Amino acid sequence: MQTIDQLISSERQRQTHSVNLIASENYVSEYVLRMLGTVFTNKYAEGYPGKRWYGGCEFTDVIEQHAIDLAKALFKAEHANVQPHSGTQANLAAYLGIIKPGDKVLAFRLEHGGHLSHGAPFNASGKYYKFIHYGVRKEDGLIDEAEYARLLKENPDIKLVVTGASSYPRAIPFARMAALAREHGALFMADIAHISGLVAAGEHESPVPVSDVVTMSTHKTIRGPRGGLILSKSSLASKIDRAVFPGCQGGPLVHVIAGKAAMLEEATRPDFKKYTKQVIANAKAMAAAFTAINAKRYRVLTGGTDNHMVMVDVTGTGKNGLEVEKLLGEQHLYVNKNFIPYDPRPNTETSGIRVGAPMITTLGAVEADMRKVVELIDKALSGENVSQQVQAMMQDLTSRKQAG
Ligand code: DSN
Repeated sequence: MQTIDQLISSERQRQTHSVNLIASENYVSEYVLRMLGTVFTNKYAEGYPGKRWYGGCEFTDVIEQHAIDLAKALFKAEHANVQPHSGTQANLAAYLGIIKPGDKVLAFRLEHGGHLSHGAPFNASGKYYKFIHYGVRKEDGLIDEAEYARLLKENPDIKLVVTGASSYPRAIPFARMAALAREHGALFMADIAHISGLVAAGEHESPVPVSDVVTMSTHKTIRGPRGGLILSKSSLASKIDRAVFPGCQGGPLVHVIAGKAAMLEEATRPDFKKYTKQVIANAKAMAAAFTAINAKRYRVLTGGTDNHMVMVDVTGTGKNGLEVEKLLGEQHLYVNKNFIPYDPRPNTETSGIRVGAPMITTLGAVEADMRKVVELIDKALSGENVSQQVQAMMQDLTSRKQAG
């Protein structure tokens, strides 16, 4: 076995030499990365700034308060909790804080692009709460708002509505969905794990003004360390804080909170807005390129994208999602197999792939690069070995970034 140091260096090489199109991943800046290796990892700090269960928290308090203030300002939120260890932890804490075990919750169906922490039977959310789900329309792949309204009407006991997705390429109509939930008397929660960077930069409708709670992970489009974050109305602040700690977590990861503060500082800068605009332009360029190459071979779900990802039905290639993921991975092109709505295949195979622009855009890719990436994918799936072309593309991106 390689030593741990060697494995880190191998992983660095892998990340530097592959075109990564996994929609939920990103490259953090050196600034964010540096925070994760600081002495704050040594510190216990159960509690919140000014109210800790340990001494020696004077610098921790300042860092955590800085992250809280930045998150509130960036998202125009009344309250922020920066302690959740992940997006799933953030969701579980939100449920613990605002509903009771056994309560009924309406959320987006996992098989249509939702998330396991939105009531999957094998997740704690599905075990402790009674989730029912809305999905997308078969004909156009868009959220079935009629089904959503019908389920609300038929289930007067719904206490919470959860919106947000892991594999949905279109804009989510938060205000419209929140208005119906409110009419119904339910709380409204948006999980913006995937689109948090786009929301922060004003490139996607923000759910913050219309939501009781907004959760997110911090390592996707917003380009921070692995972790979670919760925003809420101030009326729910103490319920959320108590649900995170002591409700479902012990000591916060102070070094990761420092990384979140660095991420939030970066997301406040004008170049972050430019980045998110380019992410969306790049995803759109990929969607158009797949369609232009062969719309039957690559069926782009919903006909395009509004965000950072493209969902592609690859049935027309004669391969399933798993086979495509493996074949591309062997040539250093990373995507992930993904269920498509109404997928006839099991989730271990799937009929689709999810292709994302956040990572390659961080390297400086623009629309022409994305068209080239799609060509490389098509060549690889047609049996050509494109490894060298992938390397050349990564070298080109790296030297352009160094020059720029
Ligand atoms: N695993 C994440 C994603 O890839 O979307 C969701 O948690």
